[in-house]
Amino acid sequence: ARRTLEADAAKRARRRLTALAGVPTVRSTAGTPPTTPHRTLYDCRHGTDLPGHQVRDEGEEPTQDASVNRAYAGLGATFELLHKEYGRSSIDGNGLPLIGSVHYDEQYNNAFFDGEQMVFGDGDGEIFLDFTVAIDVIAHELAHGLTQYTANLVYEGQPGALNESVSDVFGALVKQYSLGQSAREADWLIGAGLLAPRVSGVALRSMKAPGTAYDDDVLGKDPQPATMDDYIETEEDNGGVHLNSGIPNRAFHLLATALGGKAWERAGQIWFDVLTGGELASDADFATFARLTVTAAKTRFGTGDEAEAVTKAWSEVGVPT
Ligand code: ASN
Ligand code: ZN
Repeated sequence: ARRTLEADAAKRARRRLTALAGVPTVRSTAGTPPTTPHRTLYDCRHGTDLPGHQVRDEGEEPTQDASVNRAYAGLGATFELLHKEYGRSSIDGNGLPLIGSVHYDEQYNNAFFDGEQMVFGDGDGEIFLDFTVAIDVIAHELAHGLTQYTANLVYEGQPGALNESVSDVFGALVKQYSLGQSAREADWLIGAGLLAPRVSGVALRSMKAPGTAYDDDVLGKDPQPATMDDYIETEEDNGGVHLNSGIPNRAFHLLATALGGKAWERAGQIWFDVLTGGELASDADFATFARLTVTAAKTRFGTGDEAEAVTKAWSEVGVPT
């Protein structure tokens, strides 16, 4: 009997140790994704090693570096839209930490998502300014991560242009959400404020009027088509992914402004449902995506005006449903 008591005491002690080691805590949160972001920002100090030097982790005070603080805020706004409006915890649906690096390379005229993190250049000051100045560009890059974890649209041709367009859509939604703007109040520009003062233009792209964002001696004219009649067949830019994205971009703008109200509530919900719903193939073309948005509108909103408005928006840009 004595032996048994000792054995029980040892078992209890082991259980206490296990508890101290934090096992019950881990168990209690399993299956409950976090409701707040975990952002970590790095400074590349004009080099190209990623992620660079850590400068601000979640919950830490703002730094002296405005690029760091803008990226931190932009990642936070994107997390908030996904979580509060669509019930998704981060880009993987499971609280994936968000990593961003600023001051990448020297005079780097772009921003990108490398499969694991966001990267932002400072621009050369001649054509482009610091890419963190535009919250829609920050959200655009993060949305590439959302697409990677969901439909994983192939980055070429029509699925590539859809991949680009979905990033612009969520970029615009995060900007409108952070400003509290309705669809009809919004400018529907992507990257407003990113063009250097000497460039004749207003933004990188216009979802409302693709092809009109800039017209400049150095940059040339904004080459985006606004309808299928002007669809661009090219070998460049992975088959024109940043060009033909103008077509689905305008379809989204037409839908959101026709419905009115806040674009993320109905138009955005439909696009989110298609992107994350599991039906969208990674090699989907425009027409396949368009049909899925009509179905998603019916599933989500039933016999209201939404599905009809979706069909009309696609029809106006020449995509059949
Ligand atoms: N800024 C561009 C984008 O996110 C970079 C690229 O072409 N991948 O689309
Ligand atoms: Zn992109």
